[in-house]
Amino acid sequence: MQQLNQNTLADCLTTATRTANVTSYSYDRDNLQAGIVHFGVGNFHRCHQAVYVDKLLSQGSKNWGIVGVSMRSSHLRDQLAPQDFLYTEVTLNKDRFGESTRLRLIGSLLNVLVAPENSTAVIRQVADGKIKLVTTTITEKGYCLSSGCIDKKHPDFLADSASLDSPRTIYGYIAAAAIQRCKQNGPPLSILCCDNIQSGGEHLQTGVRMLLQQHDKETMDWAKKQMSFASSMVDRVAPATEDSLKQLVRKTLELDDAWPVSAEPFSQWVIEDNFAGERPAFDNVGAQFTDDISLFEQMKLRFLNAGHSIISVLGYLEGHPTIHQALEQASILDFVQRALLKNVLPVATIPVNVKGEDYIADVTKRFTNSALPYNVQQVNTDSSQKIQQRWFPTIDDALAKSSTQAADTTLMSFMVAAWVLYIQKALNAGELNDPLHDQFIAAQLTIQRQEPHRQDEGLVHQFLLIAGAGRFRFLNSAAFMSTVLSNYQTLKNTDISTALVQLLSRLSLQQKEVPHA
Ligand code: CS2
Repeated sequence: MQQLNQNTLADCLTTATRTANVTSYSYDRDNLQAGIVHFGVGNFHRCHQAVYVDKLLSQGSKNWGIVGVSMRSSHLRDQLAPQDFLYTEVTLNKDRFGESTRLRLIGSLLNVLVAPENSTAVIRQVADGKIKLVTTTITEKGYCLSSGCIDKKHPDFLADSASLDSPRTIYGYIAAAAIQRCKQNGPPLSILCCDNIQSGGEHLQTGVRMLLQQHDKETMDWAKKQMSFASSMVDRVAPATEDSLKQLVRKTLELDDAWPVSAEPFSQWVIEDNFAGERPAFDNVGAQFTDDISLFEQMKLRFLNAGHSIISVLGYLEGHPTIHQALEQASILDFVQRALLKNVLPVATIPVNVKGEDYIADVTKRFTNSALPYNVQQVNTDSSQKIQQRWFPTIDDALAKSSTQAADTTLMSFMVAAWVLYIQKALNAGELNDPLHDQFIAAQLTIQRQEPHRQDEGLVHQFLLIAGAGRFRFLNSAAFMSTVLSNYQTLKNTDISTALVQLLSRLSLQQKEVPHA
């Protein structure tokens, strides 16, 4: 079988489009110019932003091609280079690989650079005056945060503070490129965060400015006028690529695609309207610009991502491999819906025009899509970085309001306990994928040695501290923490299924009793 590339695609399209749900970019790729450098060319980027850009290019804007940068491995470049960086985006609906499956050939990715192989090429690329926009999906840990702020003592940030010759962080790359761009008297540059983090644009601005302050004050002045830093809310569920997906593409196109990507039909992109230079017309291809991004970020993190992490932790403890399989267990479905409705919604501020109940219903429905085998361990990856954005602010907001009105934390306190147990079990099974893995091990050992009489309490406290709970007030709330502890002990001593069912029936009973109270 031939491999997908520009030549083989041209031959295949005539037959494939006749027989299946296949569409392809129709622009002349040889006449495109790169206008975007994207850091973190994972599956998410390839089925989200790259698709929006593909549509933009299809509308005739020729200057917004993407050069991807892999921050660590050369894997993606090695897979995609032989196929001229073309790949297939597969939209999966309920009838996995059935009639409603759609294939789209994406042409917007023009090249992929591998940062550790040639950092100079990456810096030169971002400094190139034709580049107008830098975007990022480098995951939470890529921002080197600690307690919600950039950790100046993070080894990578320290290295970039000492020298920008071969940067290690996103801040270092952007700062080094800004210095070159300033020297070349280059045009303005917009930076846009596309990760699931709150205020990502602000973090990027802070980190880049800290490094410029240190390395080149002249560029610092230039950057204040010529660079913008914005955040965005990105949303599309995109599982890891499996062999079965490659086979589907192979069968349909009669070509081999080494790294296709699949995703659900839903896609959303809300972008903070803050661009230093030219703004790509993403609003013509389904995205939305807004002046107030924080409400959108908050809604996505506190409902969708929070829900995802609830299901993935409970799913792991119950032995379910994927999100939709976990939701087939009635108690997990009931739990996540109640948690979002009763613990999150009452204290969340959501954008006008969005109805919280509807958003929750839509999100849960999307998660039940059995065509998307989204692994629970994919969501649990880096959970120490995720729950401090997804769960902790909700708990604090509820505690802050609890004196004035009924804000409930029952389900969230259960989840915090379940997460501690998850870390412990995943650690012991050698299945914990977390940047703070070693800190969890060290904490566990210290507690076993030093605090044998209050092990559970010590463990819960230490694990939460490692996950950044130190800056949240719930850690100092004796009432909240004692509920977490008793939940943890129940979970440890009972099986999770029983603990879940018991909690849910207690809550149902309380609900029935309320009208008579
Ligand atoms: C997920 C997200 O893996 C995770 O942590 O919660 O990647 C989620 O699938 C996306 O944010 C959906 O837009």
